[in-house]
Amino acid sequence: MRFLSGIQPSGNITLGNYLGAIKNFVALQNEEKFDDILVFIADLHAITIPQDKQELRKNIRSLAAIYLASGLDPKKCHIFIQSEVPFHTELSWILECNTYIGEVQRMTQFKDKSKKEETHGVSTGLLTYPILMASDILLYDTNLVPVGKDQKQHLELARDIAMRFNQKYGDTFVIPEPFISPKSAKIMSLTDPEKKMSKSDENPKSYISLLDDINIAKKKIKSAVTDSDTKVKYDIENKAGISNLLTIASSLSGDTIEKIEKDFENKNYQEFKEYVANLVGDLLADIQEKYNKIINSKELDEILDEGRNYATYLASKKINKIKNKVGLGRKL
Ligand code: AQP
Repeated sequence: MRFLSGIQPSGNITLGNYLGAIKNFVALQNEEKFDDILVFIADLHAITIPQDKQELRKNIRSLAAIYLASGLDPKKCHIFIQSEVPFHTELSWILECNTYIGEVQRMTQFKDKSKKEETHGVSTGLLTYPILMASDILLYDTNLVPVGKDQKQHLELARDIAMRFNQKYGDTFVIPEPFISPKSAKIMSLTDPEKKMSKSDENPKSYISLLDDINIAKKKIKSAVTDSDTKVKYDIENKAGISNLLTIASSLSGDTIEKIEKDFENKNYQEFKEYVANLVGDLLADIQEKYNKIINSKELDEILDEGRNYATYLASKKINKIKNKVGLGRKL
């Protein structure tokens, strides 16, 4: 059984990316049912919106080091850079020719991101992004894809594309299942708790970057937008900010939300925020210590080389089968 997932190096990796995705990768890598694990750096996805060349390079390496610093074990999983395996884009073209325009146009993320990009111009890549994501997944006969809730719609599209392809050309793709941890499925912005925490948000106070200075990160939590009430209570409708901090606290401490609510029954928001800030500070301190050891190491390159070689081996076999099914080129 194989699981695969990836993150875009489109900015500083956030606490949302960690709790919604990376933490789950780390937990799943220890489950016996998985005999193969692929985690990649989705740099081709990142260029769907304009990126500074130097920043992108830096973010690619940085994300690889964050994976390791967060606990991904290169003995258990293969870590690679998406653009170093050319078969992702090759399959993407084949799948584009088997996907309807309406299917990608109705994706919520496309609608949201294209609104933001209107002033620069919206790239075609932003529209076809979910098809490249389907290729990432289907190329490796992936069984399970751990993602945050925001990616559920894209995963459903990947399943639809796979089922349609299988029907048209005969059994080719494994139909992937999403894995969404209910606890931390969606971490919200600290400045606008109605909005998702995103690494590309223009306001750095809205997110915690895993590489933030620890005191700055704690300050961000302490100044997170809450409400004028005083009760530490999970109520997503009326207390979105406090509910978000409770979700973060519960995911980081391992305690249930109910227990944390009880612990803070007779305490004020300031005391609660102090507690959450310390939990976040401890996480960042741990990740940053490991990150600093690995970021400039030769070992990091060796891990990425191994990942690229392994992914290339799997993907090259699969792409030949797919091309044969479609009737492309000469029979291999
Ligand atoms: N706020 C979040 N809460 C929980 N999970 C989240 N994820 C992202 N934000 C949150 C999960 O992180 C993984 C990587 O996401 P991605 O980089 O591929 O794309 P994204 O979902 O668009 O993430 P961002 O941070 O919002 O990036 P930008 O700002 O570049 O668009 C996914 O599994 C995602 O669900």
